[in-house]
Amino acid sequence: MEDIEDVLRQAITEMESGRPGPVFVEFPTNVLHEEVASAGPAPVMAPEPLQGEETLDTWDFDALLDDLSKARYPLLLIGAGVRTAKARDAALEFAETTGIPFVTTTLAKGTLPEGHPQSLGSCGIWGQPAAREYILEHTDAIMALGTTFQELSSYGWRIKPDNVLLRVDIDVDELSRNYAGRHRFCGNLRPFMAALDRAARQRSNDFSFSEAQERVRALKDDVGYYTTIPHKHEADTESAVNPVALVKAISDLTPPEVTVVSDVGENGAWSMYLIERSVPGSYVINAGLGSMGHSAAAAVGVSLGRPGKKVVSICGDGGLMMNGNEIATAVRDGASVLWVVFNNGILGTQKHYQRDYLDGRYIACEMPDVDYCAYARSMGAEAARVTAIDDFRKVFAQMLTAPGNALIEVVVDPEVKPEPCYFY
Ligand SMILES: Cc1ncc(C[n+]2csc(CCOP(=O)(O)OP(=O)(O)O)c2C)c(N)n1
Ligand SMILES: [Mg+2]
Repeated sequence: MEDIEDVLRQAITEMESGRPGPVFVEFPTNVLHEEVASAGPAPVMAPEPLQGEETLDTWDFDALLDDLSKARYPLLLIGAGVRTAKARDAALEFAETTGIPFVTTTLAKGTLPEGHPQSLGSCGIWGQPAAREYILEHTDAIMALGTTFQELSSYGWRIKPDNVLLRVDIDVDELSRNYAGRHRFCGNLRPFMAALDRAARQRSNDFSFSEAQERVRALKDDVGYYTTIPHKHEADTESAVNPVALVKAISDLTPPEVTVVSDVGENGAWSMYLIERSVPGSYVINAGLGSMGHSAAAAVGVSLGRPGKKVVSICGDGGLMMNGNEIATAVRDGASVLWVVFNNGILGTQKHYQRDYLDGRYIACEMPDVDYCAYARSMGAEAARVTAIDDFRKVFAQMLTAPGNALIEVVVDPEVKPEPCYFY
């Protein structure tokens, strides 16, 4: 009992400092039946300095910049830590001082503007084809900021370890995980990037990387970039919308400040790949655990955290069936979510895998025939069903600006799967 206060203080400190995020505290049942004296409004403990934290005064920026000046095709790899540390402006300034091309991980999508000439968009298994080509075929120096190099964004760990020039992370345990990095700094990214930019400005003649920028431009022209990526099949069938055209329409019609929350499954794959973003925090996906239904529920939380702002949730029919009951929470608590349900009638990821790799031996991949509009209306949301892309564009634009919660059920062609697919 006497530990409770300390444990809770520690939990709150960990939740808010260092590498912020959820903390799990478990109480045994007998403790829950006891009473503790109120601890009062005692201040939360000051954050402990992270083990291994280094100081900027002694860090050898010139050694890093010497190595960087020898690179031909360098790359800034922007992880979600850049957003958390509010280091976005400092990172962008450094990119512009040196001319280095940049990509974000899927989790950091939008942290730097994807419309920038030096941007290769987001990378990874569901990243831009141009980013993939640049990273796997050309890059000789990756400066990795606030990223864990998890499987999704490092192409199943196919990046060459020798090419990782720098790693910066607030968490000392992450610094050498997966790739060690020739130079390393443990600490806050924002002052680090500001100091790195100052050091680079002192010797700006060493950097232009025009060949690298030319390569980025050519790659984007050759294979397309977001909405200009060509696909073999983009037309609607008679009674269903083509999912590629659908995601491109969402990318086109969603204003930069509206957050898009994506689910997993094929709908998620397309959205990671085809939705272009330019504002930090404007794209949310559960890319680590990849739990279906996350977007249906998380969109409600994002909306309640940003009162008055519309949030778009992209979800499969399978994903909606996992957490669709959160529509009731959204209505009750006054959220403002627009759910776009890709109704292809199947667990697309599974069915297409079984079709293309397991000789069409189908098992447990069909969805029941649910009336998603009636389901949403029963919880107090507006709803519409569309079977053609032009109708979707009209309804989506209308519902984006209307107050309250709404769902669009889009009947999606069940034959089309995401391509290119770097996964299998
Ligand atoms: C909770 C959970 N269960 C199972 C999976 C494995 N899984 C990944 S995608 C997927 C199918 C998704 O179907 P749907 O939501 O309809 O999306 P679609 O692929 O059809 O666009 C499954 C079962 C998962 N990621 N999360
Ligand atoms: Mg589906």
